[in-house]
Amino acid sequence: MDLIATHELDDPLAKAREATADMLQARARNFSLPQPFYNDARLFALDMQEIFEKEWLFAGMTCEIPAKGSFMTLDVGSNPIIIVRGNDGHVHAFHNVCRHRGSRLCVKDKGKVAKLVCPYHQWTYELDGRLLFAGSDMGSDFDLASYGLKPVNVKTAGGFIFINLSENPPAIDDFLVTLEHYLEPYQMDNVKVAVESSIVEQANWKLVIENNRECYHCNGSHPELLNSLQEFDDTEDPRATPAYKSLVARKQADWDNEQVPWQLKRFGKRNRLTRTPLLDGIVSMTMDGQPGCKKLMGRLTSPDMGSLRILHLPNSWNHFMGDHSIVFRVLPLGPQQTMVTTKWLVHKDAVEGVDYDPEQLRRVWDATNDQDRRLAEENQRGINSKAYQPGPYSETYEFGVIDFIDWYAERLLTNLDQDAPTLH
Ligand code: 3BY
Ligand code: FES
Ligand code: FE
Repeated sequence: MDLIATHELDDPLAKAREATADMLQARARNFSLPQPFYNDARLFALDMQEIFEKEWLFAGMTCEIPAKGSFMTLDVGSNPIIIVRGNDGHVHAFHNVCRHRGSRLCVKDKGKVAKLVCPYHQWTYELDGRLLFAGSDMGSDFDLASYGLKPVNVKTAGGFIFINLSENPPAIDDFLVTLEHYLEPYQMDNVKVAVESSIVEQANWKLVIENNRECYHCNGSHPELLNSLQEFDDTEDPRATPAYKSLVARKQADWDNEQVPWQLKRFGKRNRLTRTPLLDGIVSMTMDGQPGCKKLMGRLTSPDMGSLRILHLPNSWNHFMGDHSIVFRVLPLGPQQTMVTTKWLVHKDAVEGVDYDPEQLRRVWDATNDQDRRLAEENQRGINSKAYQPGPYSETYEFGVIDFIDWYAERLLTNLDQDAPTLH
């Protein structure tokens, strides 16, 4: 056949790639990014291709797909993904795209199936992605084996599911080993989602992450959260008071007795884990600071575990307490639109209405998420002005934002440097 192969079409983003690399190389470090990074459609397309299709992403929790055939779906930009527990008990991930004519295969957010059956013409796939059945008239030489679902890289650790849409994912196992170790006390096989929420913010995804990486804004915006949260989580932080340091010393001795890890660990700027005390006398991120669930998580015997904070760039932050945990997932929807999904986890044997009230459990972070949504949306509106110019981050209050932007700039430059993707 003499057709022009689609990969010979020009890369419509070629100019944007060069301009983006130039802007990153010229950027003032410790300053917010130039306007197009937050509102331009081409920059958004590059973020999706170079960050969200190449880096490891937090997708969900293993407890959400507990049984063989349990599945969940999510969209990474224009890529629908299905994550399913196979007959072998392992977690598999696939492009949620039928190999017949490309229909989306699973349309529900979550469910349980024996086989994956396409709603269009009922092509039927095994839970491991093999095509089992393709109607009766595909011809006698039709080779089922050539039409399996396209796999997506997937790794699990400590109950977290990470996916990677590239063919050469970056290394992540050192972080996953530590994550598994830090989550061991929570026995993540014995966990369930008590309640979840998804909100859409009219802001670029980087504004959502930037907002999360600092507590400079907490005093002005988060009365509910500040009933429990310390605004810093490291005794080396210049803001750490003698009172904080002595509280940390006391709690670390308790945590050692309970044999739970607390040391601050970093894996580049992508991952950060640390256990930090909540305010003195407070054990959970609830309105009154007392446990939101009577049954503690995992093997823990005290609710007073502070908060194990886990950061995973580009799209997740998390708080693990003694009585419940909260996991956050960020998925970009458009240049100025982002979905934030929050899940509150409790022991799987905790009984709703007896051990916990989902409405109580979710109150602090529902309020906090809504406050952060407004902040990110106002940030976006100001950035869209012709008056916007990059402004300085505080090294004391906003080091987390600096680290995020450094990570982002480094990954984007590295990934842009590889050959431009061919269109298939
Ligand atoms: O608690 C959080 O997840 C983040 C960290 C600092 C401020 N912010 C509310
Ligand atoms: Fe899936 Fe036809 S598109 S069976
Ligand atoms: Fe906030």
